[in-house]
Parts: sequence; C-alpha cells; structure tokens
Amino acid sequence: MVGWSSSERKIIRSVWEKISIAEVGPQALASCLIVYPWTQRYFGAFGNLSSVSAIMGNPKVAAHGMVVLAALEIAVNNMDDIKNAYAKLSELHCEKLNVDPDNFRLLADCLTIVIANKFADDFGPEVQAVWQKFLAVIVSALSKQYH
Ligand code: HNI
Repeated sequence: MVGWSSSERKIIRSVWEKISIAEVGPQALASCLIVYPWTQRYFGAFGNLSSVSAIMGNPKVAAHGMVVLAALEIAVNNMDDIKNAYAKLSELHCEKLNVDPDNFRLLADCLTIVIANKFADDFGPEVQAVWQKFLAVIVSALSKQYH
C-alpha cells in the first residue's frame, strides 16, 4: 500500500489543476506514438499514423489522448486506493485490448516530459519526483490485472 504525505497530496493536486486535458492529452499520446512507434500497433483503427505530422494532426489521436489523460483524475480522486480504482481499466487493457503493460510506463514518461516542458520553473525536482511516484503507482495499478 502506497502512502502519501500531505505535501505530496498537495503537489499532485496542484500539478493536476494546472494541466489542460485538451492540450496535454493529445501531445502526450502523440509523443508516445512518435518516440515509441511500436505503440502504434494498438491504434490500427485510428487512420493515418505514417509520419510525425500525420500523428500530430490526427483527430483520433487527439481525442484518445484526452480520454487517457482524463482517466488520471480517477487516481487524483482515489489517492488511497489507486489499485482498485483502476482494476476495470487494467482488465480492459489486458483482456480486450491486449496492450503490453510495458507501454504504460512509456506513455507516463511522455506525459512527464510534456508537462515538464510546459510548466518549466514550476516543475522542479521535488515536484517531478512526486509526480513520477504518482504515475508509477498508476502504471502499477494498470498492470495489476495482467496474469
Ligand atoms: Ni488506454 C482505451 C486509459 C495507456 C491503448 N485507455 C482506453 C480508455 C481509457 C484508457 C480510459 C477508454 C476505455 C473505455 O472505452 O472504456 N490508457 C489509459 C490510461 C493509460 C493508458 C490511464 C496510462 C496512463 N492505453 C495506454 C497505452 C496504450 C493504450 C500505453 C497502448 C500503447 N487504450 C488503448 C487502446 C484503447 C484504450 C488501444 C482503445 C481505443 C479505442 O478507442 O479503440
């Protein structure tokens, strides 16, 4: 069971409140598809992913990036039970979508890079460490139902 200090909780909330889902979600998913092209294999129904500009301009990528990022709010609102809060989504990614769970961390890292760039001075080492702990717990929860 992961513990959170009150300062960690405050940091997570403050980062989350600053994130624009509509802006950061598409950028994070697009980065992941560009930097780790093998992740494209799960998005065969998304149309043209054949180049950086195709990925950046693909409305399905943008829409799905928002869906994924919005789902982080589940963790923000269930800090003390992140594992159970993602049980259904973990099952979906494992059993229906057959997503290799290693990819969760890749997307999480892309997200961290996008917000580190965006928030710059407000994303110092302490904030980054807490944020990455938060994402690591989410990644672990999403990987939990794999067997
Ligand atoms: Ni993911 C669908 C959340 C990582 C591939 N994903 C979803 C949905 C949510 C979601 C929410 C919509 C579920 C529904 O329709 O009920 N995904 C998350 C979260 C993370 C994540 C919170 C990590 C932080 N997903 C990934 C990764 C991949 C991925 C890393 C593949 C590389 N996800 C998918 C695919 C779908 C999906 C594929 C179905 C998309 C569609 O619309 O067909």
